[in-house]
Amino acid sequence: QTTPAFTEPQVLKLKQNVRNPDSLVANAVTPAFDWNTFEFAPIRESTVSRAMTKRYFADLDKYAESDVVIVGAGSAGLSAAYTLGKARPDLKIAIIESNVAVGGGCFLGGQLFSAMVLRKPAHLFLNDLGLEYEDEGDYVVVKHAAYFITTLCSKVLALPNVKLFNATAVEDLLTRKDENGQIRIAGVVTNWTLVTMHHHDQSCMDPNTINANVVLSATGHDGPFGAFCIKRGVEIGAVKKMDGMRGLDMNKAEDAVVKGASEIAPGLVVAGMEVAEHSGSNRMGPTFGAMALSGVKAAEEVLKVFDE
Ligand code: AHZ
Repeated sequence: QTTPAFTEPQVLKLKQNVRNPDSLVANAVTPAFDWNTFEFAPIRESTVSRAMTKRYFADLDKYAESDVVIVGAGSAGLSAAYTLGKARPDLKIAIIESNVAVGGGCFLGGQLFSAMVLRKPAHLFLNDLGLEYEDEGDYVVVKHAAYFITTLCSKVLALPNVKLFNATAVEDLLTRKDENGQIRIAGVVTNWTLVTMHHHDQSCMDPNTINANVVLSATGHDGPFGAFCIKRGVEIGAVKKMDGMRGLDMNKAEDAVVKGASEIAPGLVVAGMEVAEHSGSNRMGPTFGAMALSGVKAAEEVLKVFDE
């Protein structure tokens, strides 16, 4: 429900609260409040706790069996979530992000600069999102990377079939063996990120799990958290090898990352810089077209798994 519903007594109270009651146009705009008489609607503290926890636990219950789990809510993961969630409202999609905030490396365009560069034809994805940009010929510039990632995230979160579990880390993968003895990725093992960070100084804190038909991993390049699913996939023998990201070459890197967004082990699809770690392609540095479009390609690869 986006427009607040008011009961009759609430309407009377609201009229006392505003300087000009006639400005209350169908609850659609924030009126000019009279700050002297202003009061919020009453609430009890436990109501707030229950409002949050009952929804969170209902979501944990609902998404314990997901169609798709997306690991990492950076530019590639969220682009994939948007494409997939919009194309298939019938699929249950859980996004697991280890950080509190979404966006990964995408709150700045590169170094500490704001503007974000995307090479064409990635501007078509921006058109789909309704984002404005400056057209510079072969590339476009969004005035702030945060404008891109927050718009993208808001569109993803508005989809009814998507749930973001943030501050939650993927610690391991669920696996099954098929009749040929091949390992299939069958979901993820999760924990609160703050717990994941303290396994070395606290006694065992067992994780939680999500079963899924496909895991789409977009955890970025190698680092303390990055390239997680590939690294774990290699350790458990599900992924053959991790070639490691090569040096920076924008032209080569972006094409390679988009083309390499694919199912690299049964049930595991990769997008974004995790592709470069897998296939040993170059990095592109601060240009984000391949993050958006590898997300789009990875979403298509996920759909192929459902068509099989
Ligand atoms: O917090 C991570 C980030 O938000 C999250 N993540 C990583 N490991 C995780 C785990 N569980 C849950 N085990 C995890 N979440 O994944 C997100 C990755 O986002 P990112 O922005 O780092 O990666 P990306 O591939 O979407 O975008 C990369 C952007 C880069 S890096 C680069 C270069 O180095 O040259 N160039 C570009 C455009």
